[in-house]
Amino acid sequence: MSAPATVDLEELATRLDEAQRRATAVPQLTVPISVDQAYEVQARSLARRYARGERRIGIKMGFTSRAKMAQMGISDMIFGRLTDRMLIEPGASVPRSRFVHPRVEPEVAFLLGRPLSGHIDPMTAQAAVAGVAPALEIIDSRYQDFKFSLPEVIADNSSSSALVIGPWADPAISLDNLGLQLEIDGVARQVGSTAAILGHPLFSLVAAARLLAAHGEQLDAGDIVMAGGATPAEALRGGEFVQLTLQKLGSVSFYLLAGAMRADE
Ligand code: OOG
Ligand code: MG
Repeated sequence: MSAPATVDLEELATRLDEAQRRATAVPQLTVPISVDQAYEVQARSLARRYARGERRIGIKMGFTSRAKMAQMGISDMIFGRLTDRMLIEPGASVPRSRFVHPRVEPEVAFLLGRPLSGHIDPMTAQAAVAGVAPALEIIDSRYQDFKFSLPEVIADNSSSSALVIGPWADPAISLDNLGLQLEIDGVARQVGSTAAILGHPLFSLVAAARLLAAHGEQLDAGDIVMAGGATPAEALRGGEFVQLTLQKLGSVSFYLLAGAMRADE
């Protein structure tokens, strides 16, 4: 009998990190890995980014809305790590060449004034929030055709790629049911509500603290937490102006510069 295949987690981390750096797609994994192994790959690939001088700025949550779960066929919440290299200034132009096959989704961002860790209640989470903002996340799976299993997307830093944060607003503004509209070139493409995010985006913050603790991490004061897409993500080609307007919180936008299409599209 042949020995079971052992998975080289460091090799996977390196492969996914390189795919991200070069904006080139890689095939899905040939050997299945567990969720715990996937978070280990994610941590190792982020360690490579930190070693290159990138700084951790927070956490993103994924699959916190039914719309996102249905779009990708995955129904477990996940998290990914955010670094300063992923931050795009509001209104800035971003080259298409940075991405494999970018998609954009409307989100809400939290800014933490205090650390949060483990099992906390929504009131504790609320008390730690120093600001809330409309935010756009650009996700970009490093897997060919944007197809992956749950462990595969976790290993790929939950498709984290870039984010644009709008003006920080008063944390006392209730996020339970704020209307939102995602426009591309002035045309409404997704309309929804922050209620789509676990009923209330604060629950995403509660879940982030719990999930991170299960993987030996915590949320720190100064961290940004992206609550997760409120609607399905919209694919971008390049050459589009993207804007999110969120009731009470205002707007945030960016421009994706046109660029040559990539070989896998
Ligand atoms: C995974 C990331 C999911 C969200 O907001 O739900 C996510 C993906 O869809 O590629 O960012
Ligand atoms: Mg997202």
